[in-house]
Amino acid sequence: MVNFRLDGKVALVTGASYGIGYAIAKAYAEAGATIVFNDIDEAKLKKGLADYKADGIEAHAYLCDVTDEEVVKDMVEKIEKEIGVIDILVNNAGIIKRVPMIEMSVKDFRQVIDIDLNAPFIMAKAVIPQMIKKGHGKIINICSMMSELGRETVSAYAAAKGGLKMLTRNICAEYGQYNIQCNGIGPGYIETPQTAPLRERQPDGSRHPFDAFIVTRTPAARWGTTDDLQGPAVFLASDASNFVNGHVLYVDGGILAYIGKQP
Ligand code: NAP
Ligand code: GCO
Repeated sequence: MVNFRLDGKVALVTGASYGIGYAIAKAYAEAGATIVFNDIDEAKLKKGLADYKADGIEAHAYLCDVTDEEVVKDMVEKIEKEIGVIDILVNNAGIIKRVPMIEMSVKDFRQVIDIDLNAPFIMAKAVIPQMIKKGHGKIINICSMMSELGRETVSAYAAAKGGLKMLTRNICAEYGQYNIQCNGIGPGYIETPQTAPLRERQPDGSRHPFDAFIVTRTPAARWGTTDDLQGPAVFLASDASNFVNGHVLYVDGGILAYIGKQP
């Protein structure tokens, strides 16, 4: 029988106090995993812990900036001592800055690259040695449609997410021999705080132009919800995907397959 369960597994989901990370962690808990998550902000970490508890999940929370290699190594060592070796890592923490490229500061560009690309490298580097010793591991990088497409104002984000797609493939290439599967999930446009500015009602009460654009551009004719990502995330974390490696699974309602409706 195909095994989609995660019983006995320790799953670390970064930046999972809310949003996509929270939904993925919740689905992993329902599939039997022990949930560990981090956040950079203590208040949000505590609120997230309370929310997991309210959902019946005894999660483990760690304050950690995923861009800080020493803090990450310390967090992973603490998790291994206090909870167990990490079987599943979801590199979910991420930011976006929407600025026309030639107006974007180098500092802002570097911050997006640091969190969205350098941090997944730091996190994977910290957990792979123990995965090799344990004889298995799952790494899931939260990529984006911007791993494939560009659009105005998201140059740093697209560069980072494009790089994250190739980091995913390279981890597959280097560590597949140790029964480590590294795949990506490429969400489409999902209703979370990160995309809230793109869905804000206009002063006259009308929909945000981008909101209407995405709905017409998506064959599913709707924004995604974090629930839409739960099944694909469980699949990629389970034994059901042990021969899937280096793949980015797009969960986008069909946007990437669609040229768009003739005006
Ligand atoms: P979100 O609502 O903005 O949540 C991002 C999370 O990452 C927050 O918990 C945030 O913590 C955390 N984080 C940011 N920087 C961090 C750092 N340096 N160290 C630790 N945690 C950090 O984003 P989301 O929409 O759930 O997106 C989650 C992931 O999916 C991101 O990688 C995003 O790029 C990707 N994605 C989103 C969409 C979408 O449409 N929403 C589509 C494709 C891909 P704080 O709140 O404390 O800052
Ligand atoms: C944007 C959005 C997108 C989504 C997502 C799409 O400004 O275009 O934030 O980047 O977050 O990455 O897959």
